[in-house]
Amino acid sequence: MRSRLALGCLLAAACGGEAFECGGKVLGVFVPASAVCDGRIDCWGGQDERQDGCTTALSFCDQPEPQAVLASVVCDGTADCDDGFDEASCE
Ligand SMILES: [Ca+2]
Ligand SMILES: [Ca+2]
Repeated sequence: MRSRLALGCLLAAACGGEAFECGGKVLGVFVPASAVCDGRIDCWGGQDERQDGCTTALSFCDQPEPQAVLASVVCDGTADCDDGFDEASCE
């Protein structure tokens, strides 16, 4: 199944309570603080799963702006990267 990002709340105030800013080139995208280290990619670049204490295994698509996917979806037969990079080097 192709996974798409939930873009979170866009504005910190819309998250209600604590918000985490994804950062990267796409500025101003926030996700609820509860999305950090929850094992799901909420930020485009996976910043929410790359914080101290996270154990989520990530892989990255070959894009100008790194797009994160879960390591578990690499070579699963479905293109999860927009460019299909996660399936490009599978046997
Ligand atoms: Ca997350
Ligand atoms: Ca895949």
